[in-house]
Amino acid sequence: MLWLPSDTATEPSQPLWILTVSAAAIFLRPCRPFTTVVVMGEPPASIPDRFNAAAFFVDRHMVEGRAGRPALYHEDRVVTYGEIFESVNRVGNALLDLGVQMEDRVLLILLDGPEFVASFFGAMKLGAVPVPVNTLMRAADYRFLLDDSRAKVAIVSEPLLLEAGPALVQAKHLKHVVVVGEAKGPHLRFESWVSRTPRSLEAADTSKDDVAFWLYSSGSTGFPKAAVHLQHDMVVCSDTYGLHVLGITERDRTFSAAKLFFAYGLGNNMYFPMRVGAEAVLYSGRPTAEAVFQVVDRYRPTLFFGVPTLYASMLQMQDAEDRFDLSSLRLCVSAGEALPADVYRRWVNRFGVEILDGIGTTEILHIFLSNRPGHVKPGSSGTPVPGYEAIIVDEGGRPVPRGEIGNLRVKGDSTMAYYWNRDEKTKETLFGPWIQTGDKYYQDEDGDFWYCGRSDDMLKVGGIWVSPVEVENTLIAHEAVLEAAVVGQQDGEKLVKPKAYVVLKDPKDASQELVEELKEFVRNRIAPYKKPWWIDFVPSLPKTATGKIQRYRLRQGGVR
Ligand code: 3UK
Repeated sequence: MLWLPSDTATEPSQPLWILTVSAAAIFLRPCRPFTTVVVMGEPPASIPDRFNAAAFFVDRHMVEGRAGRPALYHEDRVVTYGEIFESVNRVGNALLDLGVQMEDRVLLILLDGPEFVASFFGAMKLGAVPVPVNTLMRAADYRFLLDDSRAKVAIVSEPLLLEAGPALVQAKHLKHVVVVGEAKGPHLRFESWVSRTPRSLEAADTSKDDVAFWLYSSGSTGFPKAAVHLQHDMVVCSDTYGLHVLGITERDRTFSAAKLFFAYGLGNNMYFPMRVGAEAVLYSGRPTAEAVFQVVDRYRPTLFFGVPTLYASMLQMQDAEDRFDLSSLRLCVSAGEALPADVYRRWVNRFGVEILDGIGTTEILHIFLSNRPGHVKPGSSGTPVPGYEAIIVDEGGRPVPRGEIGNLRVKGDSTMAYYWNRDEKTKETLFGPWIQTGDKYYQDEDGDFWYCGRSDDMLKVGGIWVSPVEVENTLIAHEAVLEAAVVGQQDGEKLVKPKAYVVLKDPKDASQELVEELKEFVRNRIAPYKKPWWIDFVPSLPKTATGKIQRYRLRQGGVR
């Protein structure tokens, strides 16, 4: 049984409906009302105590008459809301067959596609916890994620088996692997796995505060941390940013270049459109400028979501407006790192559609500070999204005077409950209902927020975290390298890329060939996007008395 909301204001006494899904039929009967009032400027909807997010984002469309409506476009396939409903139930039943229970984790190593949506909500519907993870990682990373999450089942896209394969064999708690594509050996093939199971499934009786899903976030040192999100979090993001800032309706069609495994993509291209019965274009390839223009031209989305690096590379294409039709777009969104004012202006001049820059985090789930349609202040992150409060505080947690730089703290109902198994990190990050994001900000006289950098050394490169420590440790593993320090440096577009300062064991080895060799070394050992864009050979690195590298001095160019 599940609670159903109404999109329009209802009299409190008016009955709403409980949906009972049985193998044979869907029955409707009156129940206690749950009202989601969608009025601009209103705080987020109140969510009933018993609440299952899969029932809300998937089953509700059956009762609201959208079974035959398109929900997803993927390659040449169109998937309706009715088909999503059925595939979610089939995955849920198939997971039950494998012995998956409430609160068990299910790791998703999946490319964007209908199977992602079915697996995510299928696990959630039975109260299990889907954990989508970055598909650009290496075997050692997957091994950590499998062991840290103690996932019993992993659902993996076939092309990703190449990297994830060894980790799946070694993982301590993993019992089953399901492959989307061709499966070998003991692995189950997704298509046959779900084809044998019933088409109906009752949603687990979860509360709005039950764990719903996890998302991993990287730090400057150590392993990634899982942000634990609750059943109500996706509703809060949809009803704040989705409805109030984007004004998304069922007439929209979304396309996100950021993949579904990122918190950013998950909202953009899955639960925002599924909140209102809109359509999403899923693209599983690499989001190069050319590919993204082609997808927009072919599928004609109304809302496009990218990262600054992508907007900058799309602007590099001289004849884009002659080759591609972008007239379907009513709004573009940028997040992940700050959008330079110049990129914004050039985009608006050429393509005539605004880019709304907004900041979100994995821990808060989606965007909480944003520019607004028709009110963009280029270079700024805008103002708090309705439903969120933001303050800037000093090191002691006291608010700083307007105009001064400090630490950003945010309050809102979509913030994670805690980091899984990371008590110290949780306590450093959460302050009652407030969360410290790790970003330095100031607020101008109009109340707009301006990003000033991170309080740790982490870099955002193309919207994805890069830890300088990880790149340094990789460089040090090269036989010619004695020491290395990595910092962010702006490229010609004012976007940050990793720069490495390297001390060689033998300074005479310094050459352009070695620069290229070291870049390749990092590309192959960790991940291509972590490669340093520039490498300077230096005689020594600036250090503190205790031997810690002073990256801030390198950022200021203080290398001798
Ligand atoms: C940085 C920004 C300046 C900032 C995200 C939209 O990026 C997202 O989540 P992550 O956990 O990273 C969070 C950190 O990234 N950042 C993000 N957006 C901006 N800095 N201007 C911006 N517009 O350091 C922040 O702390 O990967 C983005 C929606 C959901 C998200 N999770």
